[in-house]
Amino acid sequence: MSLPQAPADERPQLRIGMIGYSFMGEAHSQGWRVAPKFFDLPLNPVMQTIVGRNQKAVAQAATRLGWKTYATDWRTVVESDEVDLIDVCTPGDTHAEIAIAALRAGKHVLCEKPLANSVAEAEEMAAAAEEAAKTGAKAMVGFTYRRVPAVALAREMIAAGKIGPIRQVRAQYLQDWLADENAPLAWRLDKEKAGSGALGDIGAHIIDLTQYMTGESITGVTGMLETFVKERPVAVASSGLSGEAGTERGPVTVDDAALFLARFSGGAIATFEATRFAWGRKNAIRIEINGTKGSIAFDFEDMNVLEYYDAGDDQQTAGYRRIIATEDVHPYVAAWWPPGHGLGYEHGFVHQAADLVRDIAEKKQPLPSFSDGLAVQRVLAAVEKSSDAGTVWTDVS
Ligand code: SOE
Repeated sequence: MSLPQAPADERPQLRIGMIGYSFMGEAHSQGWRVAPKFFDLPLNPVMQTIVGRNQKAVAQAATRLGWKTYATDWRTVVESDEVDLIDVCTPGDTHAEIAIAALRAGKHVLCEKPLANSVAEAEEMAAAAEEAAKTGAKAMVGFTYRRVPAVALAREMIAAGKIGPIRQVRAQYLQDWLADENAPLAWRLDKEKAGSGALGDIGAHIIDLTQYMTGESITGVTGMLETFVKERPVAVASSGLSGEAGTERGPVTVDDAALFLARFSGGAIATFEATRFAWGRKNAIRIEINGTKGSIAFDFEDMNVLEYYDAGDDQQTAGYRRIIATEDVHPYVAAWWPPGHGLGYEHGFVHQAADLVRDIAEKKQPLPSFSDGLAVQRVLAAVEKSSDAGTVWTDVS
């Protein structure tokens, strides 16, 4: 007897064509795959086509990431009637060409950050977006960290006047994946491809974040860039952020670290630091904002937390409050897990499924086994028995 079929998703579709399939392509695929499962969206994103130049690799990526079809030339997808939105996940040197073509073909566009490799390109892209908007096409940049609940909460609190007018902003984006001088020369170290180094790759995030959180814009800067390691082994295969090192060496043509001072439109002064050389800091996006009435502080390495200091508190007991931004009153959280379960909670379930599938395939006993479950059960029973007996010592049988 066959069981009833689940009803078809009746929502109108938004068919996606994604260009690129490495780190960002994988991250965006996860976004498209999961968003309609958790959020009550009026359109259903459909993972229609993924594009990459290497036919074998893109075909494998399509299967692995869950795309219906694949292609090797982005132009065919930009022109396709089967796609409504183009998601640009390629290195910066191709953003402008792809995004502008897509907008001109009437597609919506999501483009990874930084938008472009130069202001001239970004201006062309912004003009194309403005033109396309007249016919209803939408364009957006992928500054994803804005959508971390604690960050969005900070913006809401600042807009509500919780810390008063802003005096100082302190922003750091610290990573260490290039601190080893033999880490390979990946495309992010090539000015032609990436536009700039730490400045555009991660500095762009803290520029966007601080402007977003404060609701103000940066009006002027004074900056300092440094390239510590001028030459590196060329990457032979891409994996993770930087790939595998070969024997040939090549020049690093971008900055390794970027520091700058800035002034915001509301008068606040700011310090910014972006580096991929801060040993021990893995993805530390640290933002501290001081206003006339208090401060807020955020660090992505503790991403579910926003710290808030209220200068109006009784000074004897005043201190930073650790707001765990995992309640359904916090931005985005209601669509996810029950209160307190935090972002990242789901990954344990993904790991569980992955381990179980592997163990089944390898004919191994998955853990924890039913015997492990039974052992827990015996402890539970002993606790009950002990309690019933007036809290007497009870051996676990
Ligand atoms: C590498 O520095 C990188 O992957 C950036 O390119 C991303 O934008 C950032 O989110 C994480 O680090």
